[in-house]
Amino acid sequence: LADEIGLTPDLTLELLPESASTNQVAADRAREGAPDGLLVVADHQTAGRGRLDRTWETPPGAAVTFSLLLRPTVPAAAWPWLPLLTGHTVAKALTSFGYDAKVKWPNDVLIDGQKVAGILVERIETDAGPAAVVGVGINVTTDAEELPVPTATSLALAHDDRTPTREGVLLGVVAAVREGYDAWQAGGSEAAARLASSYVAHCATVGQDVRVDLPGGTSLSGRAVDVDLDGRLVVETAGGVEKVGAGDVVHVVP
Ligand code: BT5
Repeated sequence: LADEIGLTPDLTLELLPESASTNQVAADRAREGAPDGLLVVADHQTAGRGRLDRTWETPPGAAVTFSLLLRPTVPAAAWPWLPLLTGHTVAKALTSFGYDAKVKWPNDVLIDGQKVAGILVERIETDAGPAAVVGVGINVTTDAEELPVPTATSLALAHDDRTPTREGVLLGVVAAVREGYDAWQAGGSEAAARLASSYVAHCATVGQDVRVDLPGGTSLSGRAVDVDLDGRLVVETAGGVEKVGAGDVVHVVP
């Protein structure tokens, strides 16, 4: 596996049998000066992190868990797109394996409305400038009893007859994320606009009635109608149009 990933010239691999959190390892390496393209992969993660101090739980041997260290050169204003770009490319990679994968804004990857992958992008300040750690966890062979929450699913539960291997998923998803990132970073405003329209076209949230739980503890409800060029979700509420930069979306099923 290390050899296969090593074939991609712009990645260096740190493969760990076990890690508390690959995002933590990648952040530590970033502070130690590791370059763009360090890929930290753990066979098993014991204290996976979600957003807002939540946890990401996966049983041993069942998931793909990695963090990619990036040192983006795009302007700071474009950084909020990184989580959306990652969700979009992970969903596209899973689609290439035959799954009908969609992104719930900003970056939960869903199959049949259930969460199959979670993404945590963290900005790290380092002596060499700001870095981004892009963490991805994918439930691959997880059984129904092993899923931590009823809203979760795994690739095996979605199609038990043709589940790809964890190695295949890792290689396909890492390649898709790296390619998507490189094209976005190199392509300037044209690539940014292309990403925004492609994201909107594949986002399960746009067009839905939603409730958005905001970080401060309040929430708003309405119809999600778009994602703007800053990556914010545009929601038509009874009181007018709101643009949301961060929050947890619940798709409201009428
Ligand atoms: C996420 O947070 O979904 C981000 C998950 C990122 C995990 C990767 S694994 C590699 C890297 N290293 C890390 O330490 N983290 C990253 P959030 O949107 O806050 O969702 C967290 C919520 O998802 C939890 O509160 C649970 O409700 C649910 N959840 C936990 N484990 C899950 C799983 N395996 N599958 C589906 N849902 C899960």
